[in-house]
Amino acid sequence: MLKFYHAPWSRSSSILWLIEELGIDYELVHVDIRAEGGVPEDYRRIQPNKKVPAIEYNGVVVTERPAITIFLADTFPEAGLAPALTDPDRGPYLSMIVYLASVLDPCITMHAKGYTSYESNDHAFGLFDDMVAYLERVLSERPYAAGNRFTAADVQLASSLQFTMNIIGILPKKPVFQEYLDRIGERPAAVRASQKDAEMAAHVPALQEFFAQMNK
Ligand SMILES: N[C@@H](CCC(=O)N[C@@H](CS)C(=O)NCC(=O)O)C(=O)O
Repeated sequence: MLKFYHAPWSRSSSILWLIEELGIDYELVHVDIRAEGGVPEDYRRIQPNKKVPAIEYNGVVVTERPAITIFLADTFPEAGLAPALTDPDRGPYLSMIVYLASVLDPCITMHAKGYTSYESNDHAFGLFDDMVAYLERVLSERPYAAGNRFTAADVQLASSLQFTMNIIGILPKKPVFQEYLDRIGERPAAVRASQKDAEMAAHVPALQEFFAQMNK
């Protein structure tokens, strides 16, 4: 059975959504990344930086969201979430999955920290504005991340847009982004994942403290 190392309300929540889309059995292992004293050292044998997500399947460990996304969608092809190797959508599909982790994610993090004045060539992830313009262009040209149908790349793209634009407010609110999120809509798997996340979050001591402070 698939083992899924997860912490609620984190980058691994997008993988929880993907696993729910696949409709497979899995064992969820909660890694409390917010625990006092940090994540136990022995988790490093699964994830070298003690981060989530990670998965273990048939004795094989896979880490990093793009690798996990590609691995799972290919391993469970009956869900129809991965374009075949010969499908022309395969290139845009792979590119988008990797782009989100290697370009969007660091651009957003740097922007949030106020690190905005650098040249494109200074960093492999390039400029924030170029990233925004690229995603705007892609979503003006096609309805989904890789073409005309929903794929595993959309789980990553929709999760990233929702979090960075509507939750932390770093990505500019472009109409094309919101139209895309509306097009994806409330997929049953996404609703299930978000309910599971909320139930888990309710038992995380650091999050309980956070909400207690907020409600004061
Ligand atoms: N490059 C990793 C990053 C994952 C990541 O940043 N996870 C965060 C949660 S959002 C984490 O586990 N942080 C715990 C820590 O660094 O101790 C991926 O994309 O899979």
